[in-house]
Amino acid sequence: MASRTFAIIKPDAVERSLTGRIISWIESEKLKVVALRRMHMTKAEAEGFYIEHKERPFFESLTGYMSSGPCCVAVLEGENAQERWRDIMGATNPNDANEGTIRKELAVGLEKNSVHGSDSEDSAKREISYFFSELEIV
Ligand code: IDP
Ligand code: MG
Repeated sequence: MASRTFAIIKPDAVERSLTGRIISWIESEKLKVVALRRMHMTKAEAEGFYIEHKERPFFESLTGYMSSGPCCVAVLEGENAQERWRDIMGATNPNDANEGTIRKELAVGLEKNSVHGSDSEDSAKREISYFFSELEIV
């Protein structure tokens, strides 16, 4: 059954004009982009999004980076979308990511790792509704 997940093309990728390439990559993997918006997150919006990492040592740096420039937020739909999008992205640290994954091919480093994907079905629901209303998902 088709399901949805949440994705971000992070500021490092948008800045390097990789938006189109990443969207093509998603579509070539038979995931549909059912919502898409370019935005520039405030620090507070980034903190709310990454609230689960509030106590982590990298929280300040991460939320500073995520609010440092425009990103693209998206909802992806397809068979097993949440797990598949994580597989297509690759491991958090691009040095550990498999060949042929987005992070292996495009990421700058552990923090500037180009893309975000929800880590569970529950996170996907929360993250989608943090950025999009149901009416914007088509
Ligand atoms: P994920 O994006 O693969 O789900 P998380 O552990 O949820 O990885 O971390 C969220 C984001 O925080 C990562 O994508 C990366 O940008 C950043 N990050 C994770 N761990 C570190 C770290 O140890 N140092 C700096 N940044 C980190
Ligand atoms: Mg995560």
